[in-house]
Amino acid sequence: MTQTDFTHWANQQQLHIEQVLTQRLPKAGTAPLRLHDAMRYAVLGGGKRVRPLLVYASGAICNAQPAAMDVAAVAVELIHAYSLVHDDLPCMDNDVMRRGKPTVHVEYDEATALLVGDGLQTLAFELLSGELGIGGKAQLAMLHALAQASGSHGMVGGQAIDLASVGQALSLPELEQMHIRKTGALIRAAITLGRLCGNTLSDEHSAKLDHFAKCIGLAFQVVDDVLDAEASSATLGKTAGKDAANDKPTYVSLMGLKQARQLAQELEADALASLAIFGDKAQRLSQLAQFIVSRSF
Ligand code: GRG
Repeated sequence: MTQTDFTHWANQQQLHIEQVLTQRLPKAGTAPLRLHDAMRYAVLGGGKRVRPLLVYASGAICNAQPAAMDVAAVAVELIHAYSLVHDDLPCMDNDVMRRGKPTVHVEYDEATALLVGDGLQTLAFELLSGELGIGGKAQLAMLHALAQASGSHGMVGGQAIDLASVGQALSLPELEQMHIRKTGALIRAAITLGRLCGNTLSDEHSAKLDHFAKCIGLAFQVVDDVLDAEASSATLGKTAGKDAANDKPTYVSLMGLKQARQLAQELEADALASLAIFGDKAQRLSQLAQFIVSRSF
């Protein structure tokens, strides 16, 4: 399949997820108005939607149920959007721009931004625990995977390590442990959720898919560090160079730009190798991995 074909597929899926998110978020004009307006502001009309794309691409390898994948994709994106809203707060990264527009606490206020995060997180689990049309065991596994990836052993734990690492000299393994949790866990969960919406895979196939997920989750963060060091705020849609300015350790600060780019490519190669077992069914996952590593935003 060609690059054009992938771009077309990704654009179609992005339009689709935008529609599903619009439907599943609290309606505009419903009370409490300001909170619901801010929740929609935080989620709609921006972002690459990488995690939903990973849900669909992962589901494609096991003939997953489209309706269940929609809910899984929404749930993961809501958790991601909540993390961005909280991450931008003055008590965390204190950022004023996100996805090319003012952050939620700037556009609304800090208390609203806090509640937006809380509301998005709980909505994710409300939706995922509703009727999905798949077996109860698979649905419970999805809830468990998303909760674990989001919590103190996953994304929130990674964020705690990140906050504690300001001004500290982390080793590469320590940096990796932080990012496996902070960014990698949710990306890995997106792939797990897509898989759980479809036919059960063998242990061998599941392990290969999970290895792919771990590699690509880490590669995503390595590339994020490279882009943050290289790009301008206009290209990124958020404040560039912030980690270095805040004296936070990054792959670029620890290894240098060239080595960090090299690491991302090695992780991509490792990820792609583990997809071989799936043949053509993993075409979209493979293309997404290449997009994640070669992206410029
Ligand atoms: C505050 C609970 C809490 C968690 C924060 C994931 C995270 C933990 C913070 C996000 C801050 C950040 C910029 C992390 C670096 C990598 C990352 C997840 C970037 C944003 O993801 P993209 O590029 O964003 O997928 P879009 O806007 O495209 O969805």
